Amino acid sequence: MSQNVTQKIIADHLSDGKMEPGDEISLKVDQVLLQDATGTMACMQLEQLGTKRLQIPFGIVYVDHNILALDFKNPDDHIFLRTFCAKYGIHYSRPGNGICHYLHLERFSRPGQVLIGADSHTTMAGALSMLAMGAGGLDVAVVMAGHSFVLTMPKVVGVRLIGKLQPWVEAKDVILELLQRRGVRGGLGRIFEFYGEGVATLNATQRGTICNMIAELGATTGIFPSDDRTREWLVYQNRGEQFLSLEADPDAEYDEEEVIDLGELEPLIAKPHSPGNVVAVREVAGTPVRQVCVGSSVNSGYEDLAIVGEALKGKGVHSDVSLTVTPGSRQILDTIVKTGAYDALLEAGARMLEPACGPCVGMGQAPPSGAASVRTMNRNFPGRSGTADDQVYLCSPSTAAATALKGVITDPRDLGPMPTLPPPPTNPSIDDRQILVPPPPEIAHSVEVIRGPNIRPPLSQSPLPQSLLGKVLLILGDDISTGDLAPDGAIVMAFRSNVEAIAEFTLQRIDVNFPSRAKEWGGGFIVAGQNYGQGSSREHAALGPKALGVQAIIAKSYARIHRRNLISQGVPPLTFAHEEDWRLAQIGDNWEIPNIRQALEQGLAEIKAHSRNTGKEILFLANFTPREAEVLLAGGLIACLKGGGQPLTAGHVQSGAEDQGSLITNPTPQEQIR
Ligand code: MIC
Repeated sequence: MSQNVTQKIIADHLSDGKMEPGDEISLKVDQVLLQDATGTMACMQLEQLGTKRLQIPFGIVYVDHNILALDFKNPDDHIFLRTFCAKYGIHYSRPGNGICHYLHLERFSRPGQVLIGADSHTTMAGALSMLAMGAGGLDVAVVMAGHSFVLTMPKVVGVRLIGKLQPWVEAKDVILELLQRRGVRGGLGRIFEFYGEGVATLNATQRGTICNMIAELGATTGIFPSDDRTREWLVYQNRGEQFLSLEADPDAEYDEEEVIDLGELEPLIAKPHSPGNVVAVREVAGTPVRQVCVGSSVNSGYEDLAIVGEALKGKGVHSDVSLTVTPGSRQILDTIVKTGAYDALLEAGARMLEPACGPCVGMGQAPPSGAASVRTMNRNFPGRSGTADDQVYLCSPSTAAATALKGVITDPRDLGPMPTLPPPPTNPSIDDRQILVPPPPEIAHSVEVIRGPNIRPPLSQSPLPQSLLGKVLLILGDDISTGDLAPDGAIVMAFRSNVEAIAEFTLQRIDVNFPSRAKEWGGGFIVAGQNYGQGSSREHAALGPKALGVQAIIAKSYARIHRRNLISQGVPPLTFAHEEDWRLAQIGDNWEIPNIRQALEQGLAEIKAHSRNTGKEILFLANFTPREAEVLLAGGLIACLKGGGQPLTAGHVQSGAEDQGSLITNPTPQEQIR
């Protein structure tokens, strides 16, 4: 039977289930990636699972998020991760080496493989025809312990690209176009697979921009075929032998279709406060801007930075504007230095930052209050930049460059002909010395894992009670982001290894009294609208509320990764059978969900709850697969696995995986993976 690229990779990795959209499937995983902000908790949960060493072919921790080091907490986390990686057989990328998505694309992404990452933008590896999906830290830990990754088989949307981008129009405008069409919920339960003659006009990093931000659609992932452009990238990265041709069969079918004529696109921009709030740049042109930030988690490849350098060459950044530029990796930093792009940016007045996530997650460079900040990043949820009343716009590097030059949002086509970029060196300087290769098991077993005082064990998991009883703690609207639940920024994110401490910041942007009220009332329920938990993979958005006593969430709908994080941590994500019942909730109302345990044991889809104050009955839906119900009944994934449950397809522990240390002593990391 004809297959598209997604189906080919899934069929090749399927360990359980059928490839029917909506059915639960289990996939064998080739690689995992973690970053420091999600990694410490994931590693501690791996310890709790009792696993002694990485049980899949390749894993890596990139230190790229918490690198400001306002005090001891972040550097302590780095030492913990470095020693943990050495002990458990995981590679470790040192701070300053670059951002996980860029480094993984450069050094480790491989066509045809499956990658699970504790970062929602892991999807970027889809640019190299990898099936790459974001997940919460615990789900990644479970994969590291050798279990399959379980997901609901998504629909595959075929995105046919035709034509060629016009000058000053970029890959960013392609993903903004999809966001304009579908919004931030339009990708839920879907994988976007790109095909058609326009695909060949996009290089690996352009494809990376699109796959990175596919997460903003709420999608499971995005993927490109593996073709000559893929080979070109792998050869450039000195990994040509890892090329594998992978294209959809000529008569392959898709569940849904989109067609994008690249030649018809114009520069687009997402207005505050959602990546889905997209308009043409010309609609907001003239808006005064105080800050422009280029690079960081997306759009920090060579061409992204070089176009800004060329546009500003011989001119300067507008006097009202502060411009920051963040390369994605040391390799990209080296390339902009060698081509002269770095000089052009410096001379124009850009503030050059080290290769790390930086302003994208509020790690410094907060914009002035109430002022427009134009960024090439992927998210503009309120307050994410570090400024409570921020006004963040998301656009391409070309639009950012034109805006930095003029001081107001500017369509780059107004700058005249597009400059030609200096060609990058034919051989990039590949230097993997900042990626530490773990020692073999016989040395690793004596490595001591070093823990600073802020590194605290994860929350314990206990079985779901027979019934739930508590107060409605807060009523939220649609599209609450994980950044609302577990805020971004240097101060809060430094507590990622300490759940009790980070819980004190839960929902602080919306209601500063939430943590104290939740504790005072002895826990209870959060009521929310559509797409609850959109955005990142951070499981702290589930752990924080849980630490404050939240027993269940009742929402109209959930974002994929967050729903799964709630289940893995034993907090039932229920939905309203009748969405209008959301209106019945009152803060302080006593709600009872009787016999929830029994309902889950019996696989009942509906649960009758009621308000003890008003006596009104409310019908909730418990739409869980049998595996999900088993995890919830146990109180979470760790409790379930330790209690002998098999909520995930076990038995995928590679035989001899304990010996893999022998495979990973070779100091050239790219040779160590299948
Ligand atoms: C993000 O872009 O929101 C982050 C910060 O990279 C998160 C990960 C985190 O919160 O640590 C993500 O995308 O998953």
